[in-house]
Amino acid sequence: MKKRIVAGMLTALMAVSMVGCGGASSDTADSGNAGSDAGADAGTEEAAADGDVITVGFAQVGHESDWRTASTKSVQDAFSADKGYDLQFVDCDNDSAAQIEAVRQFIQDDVDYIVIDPIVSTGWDTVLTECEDAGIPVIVIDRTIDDSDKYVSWVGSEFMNEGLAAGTWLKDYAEAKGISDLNILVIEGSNGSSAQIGRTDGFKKIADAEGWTILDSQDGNFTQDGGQQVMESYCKSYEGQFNVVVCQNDNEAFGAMDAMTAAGVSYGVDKDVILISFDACKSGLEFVQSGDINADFMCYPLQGEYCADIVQKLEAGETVEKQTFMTEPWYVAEDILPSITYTNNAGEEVTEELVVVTDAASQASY
Ligand code: GYE
Repeated sequence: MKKRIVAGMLTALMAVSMVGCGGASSDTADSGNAGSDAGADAGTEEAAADGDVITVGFAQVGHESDWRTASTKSVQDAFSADKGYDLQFVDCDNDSAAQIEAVRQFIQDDVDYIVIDPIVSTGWDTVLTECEDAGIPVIVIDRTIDDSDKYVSWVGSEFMNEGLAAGTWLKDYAEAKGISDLNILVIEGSNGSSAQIGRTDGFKKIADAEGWTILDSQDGNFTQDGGQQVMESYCKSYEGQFNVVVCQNDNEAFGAMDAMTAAGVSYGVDKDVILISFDACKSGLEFVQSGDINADFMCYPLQGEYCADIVQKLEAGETVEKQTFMTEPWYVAEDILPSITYTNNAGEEVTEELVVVTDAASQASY
């Protein structure tokens, strides 16, 4: 369908309100999506019926993690041919320059909509201006773009809150276990991504307030190999000096576990090292359930239907939200803290339940 929304109209379509959006509680992930499913299906059936195909270009980060695999599948399912879409998918393999090029190619190909999961959070204004000039609405998913607002809508997670929650959990957990001295190693996600920036800053805020020692913080690139390599080097440089490892995603944690096992360091419940992770993918939660990972802060990747819903609203000339946040549970291995209370990035004091992982919870995850 070549129904074009010109640049001026784009601005008018941008809504400024921020909404909390149900997206991913432990066993309601599917029902959280149900509303979007219905909305997207109704509109696309109509599009398919009059023979119009909506072309969507998607510039995906890469294929570095279980999270990413689930994200890709979610977008491919939401923009499938039988729903009336032609999806042009580009795996940018974590290369920012290639991602900008992919967006420029979508402009040349005259797609109807562009979806971007930005590898890094800056450097976007020029190419987004080009999209705007071409009258192609841009939808951003997952990671944020922080130096331009020339996109119609963003849907994703509040990474700073994930980091704040991880730090607060560690504070309360150490207190409950009577551990007073915390010596922490961090394996960060890909440098410059908003996921890495938010998780790092949120955790550091609590660490600074508590006076914890962060011995080191290095980039593991959100991959299992990266996590393993950084942890191998940590085990040599900080032998016997650390009792907490924070991995900014599950795949890094899997690599770090292998490296610690090889170095004779134990991790998990009541072991040498408290292990914290983010994402809460299925394999991650299985390790929480077995007590190898102490806590895992969920990041919800199934944003495809939200995205399709935004496209359908734009097709119908409706206003869309500028920002939609996923809601995500925090998972733990032990039943010793029912909840944590912290001040979130919006300055509100929130109390969030901690979910002890069961078979049902791990199997319901992505
Ligand atoms: O945590 C990690 C992935 O951007 C939130 O990217 C996403 C992160 C996710 O590779 O596993």
